[in-house]
Amino acid sequence: MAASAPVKVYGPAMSTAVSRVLATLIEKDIQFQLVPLNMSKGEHKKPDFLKIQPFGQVPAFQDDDISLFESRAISRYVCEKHVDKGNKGLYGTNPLAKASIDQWLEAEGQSFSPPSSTLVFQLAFAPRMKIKQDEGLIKLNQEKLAKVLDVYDKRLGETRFLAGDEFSLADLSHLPNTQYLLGTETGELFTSDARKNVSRWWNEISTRDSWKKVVELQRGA
Ligand SMILES: N[C@@H](CCC(=O)N[C@@H](CS)C(=O)NCC(=O)O)C(=O)O
Repeated sequence: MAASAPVKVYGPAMSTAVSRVLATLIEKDIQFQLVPLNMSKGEHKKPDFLKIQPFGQVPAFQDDDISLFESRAISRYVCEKHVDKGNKGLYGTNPLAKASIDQWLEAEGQSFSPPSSTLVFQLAFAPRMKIKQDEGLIKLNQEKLAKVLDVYDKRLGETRFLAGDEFSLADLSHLPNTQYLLGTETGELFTSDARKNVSRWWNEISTRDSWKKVVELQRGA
């Protein structure tokens, strides 16, 4: 049987949503081609790109003749399609394990991502883009994020990873935003002794080979 062509991921590795998909593909040992797009030139708003990502955002994903958008949906698809490749338990192996992973993926998308994405923009991207930071917004979102991390700290005192004792898509999904925040004043929320379980968890998930490879791709970008 002929080897299938690598899947395509559109968008720069430095995008948090793109890097979520890259980490999943590397965990699952799936060959991919990164099509970086020049976002400063608005390539993600061009008609051809809008055909595969109608909101004009990255990532977009192509696997032969199918295309998908939304990083968490793409990651689930990759895991379901390639159950027997790479990290086989990444999206669980039974209905309850999957539901638990989905539960924490939802927590990431609905509770963790809103304040952490605002902070990533304000603390990591705004200075690079010479945009003035909004101190009030930073403080408000640090408070919101601290409350979410208090819940995580309790959970991670009971289980090694968010969805149980195995690393899963739920943990992986937190890597992109947290990586950016670690280099900022907000990093302390993840590393201080006040949240020892979150700190242990972050050390464990961020030193996985898959994530180290994504960080290398981001540095090379
Ligand atoms: N929920 C989407 C978010 C996608 C998203 O916000 N992408 C950002 C980069 S991380 C983007 O394309 N920003 C440019 C824009 O919105 O014009 C996903 O997870 O794929």
